[in-house]
This record gives sequence, structure tokens and C-alpha cells, in this order.
Amino acid sequence: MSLTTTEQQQFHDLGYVVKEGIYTQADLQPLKDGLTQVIDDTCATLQDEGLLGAETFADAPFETRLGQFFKLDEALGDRIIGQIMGMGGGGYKERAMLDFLRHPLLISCIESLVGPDIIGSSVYRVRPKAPGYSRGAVPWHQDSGYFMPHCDEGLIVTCWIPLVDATAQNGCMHVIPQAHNSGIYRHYTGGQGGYLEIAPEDLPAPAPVVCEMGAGAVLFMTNRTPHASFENTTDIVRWSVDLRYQDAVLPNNVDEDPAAFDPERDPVTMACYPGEGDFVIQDPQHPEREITDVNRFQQIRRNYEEHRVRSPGRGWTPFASERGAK
Ligand SMILES: O=C(O)CCC(=O)C(=O)O
Repeated sequence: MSLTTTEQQQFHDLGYVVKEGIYTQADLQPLKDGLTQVIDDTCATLQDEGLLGAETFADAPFETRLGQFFKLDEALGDRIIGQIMGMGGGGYKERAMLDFLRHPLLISCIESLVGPDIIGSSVYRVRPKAPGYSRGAVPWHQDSGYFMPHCDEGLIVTCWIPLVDATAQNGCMHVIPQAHNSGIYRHYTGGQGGYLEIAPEDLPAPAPVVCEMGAGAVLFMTNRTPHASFENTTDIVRWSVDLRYQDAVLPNNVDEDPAAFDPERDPVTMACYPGEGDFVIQDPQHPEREITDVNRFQQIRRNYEEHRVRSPGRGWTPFASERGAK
């Protein structure tokens, strides 16, 4: 099973398509277990620091547990989310994450959009939108607003995957259809939650589509598709993961050493998001280049954590002299 011709057509015509049932519950479980482990570990640290008592809500389901901490004390919830997200959401890099990124059915869908030589983009994010979390809502933007301008014309596919059923009430994604071929809209810094934001008066006319989806479905979007998500008004934590993939011919930093990164070099020689490390997902001619070993994966991610490469500015005006960090 891959994207059907009709689904591919919708993706290219509207800038997005939703496909249900790509990840089964069994496929989601290892990642949910891994994230639960991060919560448990952070609880232990908070207890050591005297900030949390005996109650860690360990018996609460994955869908609601994190919300309990926000009810207890917003600062505790923020600490736990900070540990889960790391690097803006891309800090989680255990085996379950690599398997999630390499999910065979997802990759076959990606292949139908970008071709067989697939790079896993440096930017993947885990987002636990807990009720009460102040940075949960993400204002209107195109992912290209965060990327280097020389990648605007290329296709970087964003896959947005809820780990729980995503509804309008718990803050699912909204997309503006047919707006992906009209260039990059102006993005302002300092939007809600510190994100980049397209001003309401600049938004394209088509009415937004509310993408309610079951857990394990995938919303495929282009890097130029305007999208946003809003407040979670339920008791469910809207857990999601967003992954990005591109054809290997697009600029990327595979095999680059971030310690040797020269910010003065010609920007068009840089990756689409130079601040984080890209990795080979699929290379039919040279399968030995594919990152299947979790130690190699972690090493790539760690190199970028140790050598924070500053992206040269996209120069959004009037407030921005630098792009935001996704
Ligand atoms: O998960 C969200 O609410 C926002 C995700 C997003 O903006 C993205 O994947 O680019």
C-alpha cells in the first residue's frame, strides 16, 4: 500500500492529503512507551529536586497523563514537556523514533511523492499539546517560512501524525488548500508561542480545512502549505509527531561536520535547515548509506546539539532579522 494515484493528485492539487491507518496501534506503541519513559524519568528528577511528591499519575492513560501535571502545577507540566521536546521538539532520538521515521508504509508513500532517494529532514518534532500548555497552539505558517529561501521551490514533505485521535476540540491541524503554489507569504517573528506567523490579513482566501484524523493517520503537506493548530479545550493530550522528507537532490547536510560549518559560506550551498542534521532514509543504489543503526542516528543528532549551527537570516521584516527556530 502506498499513496494511490488519486491521493497523489490531491496532494499536488490541494497541497495536502490525509491517509488513515498508516501506523497501526502496534506501530505507535513503542514510541508511546518511549515517551512515557521520559515522563517517568523526569518525574524522578523532579522528586529528587523536591518539586514533586509521590503522585506521578503513573496509572493514568497515555492520552491524559501529561494533562494531570498541568492541573497540579503548570511549571511541572512545562518541565516535563521541555524534557520530551528538547531541541524544539527534535530532541527525542531513541530506537522507537528511528523506527517511526523509517516506517515502511510511510516511506513507500513518501517515495511516491519525492522519488526513491529519500533524505530524512533535520527537522522532526514530537508535540504533546497538553491542555494548559501555553505553546501548544501553532499559528498560521508555511514550513518554508523556517527553511532557507533557496529551498522554496523544492518539495519537502511534512508528515503530521497524531498518536491519539486528533479532533477540532483537542487541537488538530488546519490547512489552507490550494495555497501552496502562490509563493511564500510574509512571516512575522514573535507569533503566538514564539513561533513565526503569517498575519491574518495576509492569509490566502480559501477557507481552511479542519483535519480531524484517527491516531496513526498521516497528513501529508508540502513545505508551502499554510497550516496552523489551535487550543486544546479537552482533557486529552493531543500528542503528535511531525516528520519531514525530501529528495536527495535537494540541498541537505548529510555527511557534513557541523563543527566545520562556515556561516559565511554561500547560503545556497547550505541545507534547507542547516541547524540540524539530515540523514539518509533510503538509497537504493547505496543502501549502506541508510541510517538504520540507532547509534549512528543519535551521533548525527548529538553532533548538532553540540555544535549549534546558526542559520543565516531569511530576513522577515519588520520584526525579524533572523528566522525563527522551528
Ligand atoms: O502539531 C502542531 O500543532 C503544529 C505542527 C506544525 O506546525 C508542523 O508540523 O509544521
